[in-house]
Amino acid sequence: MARDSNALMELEERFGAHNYHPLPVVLEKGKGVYVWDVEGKKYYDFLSAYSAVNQGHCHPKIVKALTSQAKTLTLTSRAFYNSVLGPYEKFITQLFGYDKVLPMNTGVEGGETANKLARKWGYLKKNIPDNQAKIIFATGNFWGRTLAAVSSSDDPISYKGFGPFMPGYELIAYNDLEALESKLMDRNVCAFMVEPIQGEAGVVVPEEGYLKGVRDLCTKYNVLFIADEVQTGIGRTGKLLATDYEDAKPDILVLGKALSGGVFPVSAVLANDEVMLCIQPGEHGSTFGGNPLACAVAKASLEVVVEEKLCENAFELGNYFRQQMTEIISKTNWVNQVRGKGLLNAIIINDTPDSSTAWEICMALKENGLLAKPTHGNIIRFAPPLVMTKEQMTDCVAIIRKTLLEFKK
Ligand code: IF1
Repeated sequence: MARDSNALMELEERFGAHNYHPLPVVLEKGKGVYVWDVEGKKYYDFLSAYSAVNQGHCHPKIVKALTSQAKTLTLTSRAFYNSVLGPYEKFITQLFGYDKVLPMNTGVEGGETANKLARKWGYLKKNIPDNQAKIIFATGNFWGRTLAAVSSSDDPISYKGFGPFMPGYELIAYNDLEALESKLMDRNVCAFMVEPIQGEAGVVVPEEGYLKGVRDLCTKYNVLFIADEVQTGIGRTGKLLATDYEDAKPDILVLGKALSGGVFPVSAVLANDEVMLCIQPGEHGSTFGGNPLACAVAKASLEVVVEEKLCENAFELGNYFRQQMTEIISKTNWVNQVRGKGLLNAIIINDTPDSSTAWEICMALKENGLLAKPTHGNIIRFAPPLVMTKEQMTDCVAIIRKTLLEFKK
């Protein structure tokens, strides 16, 4: 039987590009908080496809919306109206409290859209001279793999060898309001784009008050606050949005990942008319954005979050999880910190950043029936689906405890 996974991994190695280094497990089935490999071994999924599967794998309501819409109408392009887009747009704008939504597909397209909107607004409303608009980002940011996204990155793995880069992007330290203020004084700045908690950087939680401070500074200097909630949004951090913790409502909100419950790529950019109407017909779009299938899936995915109270569940289970981790940390030398909000958490491994300890711990967790992925700097992210029960979480904590207490290098 073991040959099955090996053969499948060999196929990927032989015929697929080598742009990933996956944990050696080949998954073929998922349901709720569980996934199964091709040998039939069952695991708790503690990655949730990088927070795309907040609603759990193959959620029946989302799959039903998918299959039923798939049999009716999947794609019209935006050359015509379709019967699902309008009702979805009404639903999502009311849920998040914005005048309008611009539907896209992947998260990075959402970020690109937000950047284009901000530049256009800068020229039309802030009278920035042609081609002079600047967008500020924080160090450690991650918003995808396109040339624009890697142009704002300070991680050589993301940008090295891919230049020349997009002009008009500048970096300041994350979690530093003074640095932000000194940049925002520049009249040519149209936007500051930031993750409320930095995911790829290793689940970096800013100080309390940072997001509110960002909101206030952006208002003071007439700069748009773009929140990249592609990973933190839709219940992941224990609120519908991570910016809700500080009532720091962004001018432009970017959503993706869990907007489809992990079924396929669906992203969205939300803003009020003052910003959104800066883009006119023909100036932006995509073949698939706003397709009926995506609209049906996204509406169902958001309904599940509300109906099943997933934000509240993530909030409570997250508190329990961090409290349990703190207790485990006091008994092991392998971990020196747990951080996060809701069910977006990470433990920091007590070893040099370039050692393979986090990877080896993830391998041991896998043996014990729990899948998590190390991120660089010897950090392990823990982000299970938000549909987890307290009993399941207790079980997971026991697996993590046992793994860490028994771990030897
Ligand atoms: C990969 C990490 C997660 C994101 C934020 C936009 C996007 C992402 C805050 C783009 C994407 C990904 C993509 C995935 C790995 C991953 C990731 F490990 F890099 F840090 F989630 F935590 N904004 N995140 O986190 O969304 O275009 O991919 O739909 O390998 O690139 P996308």
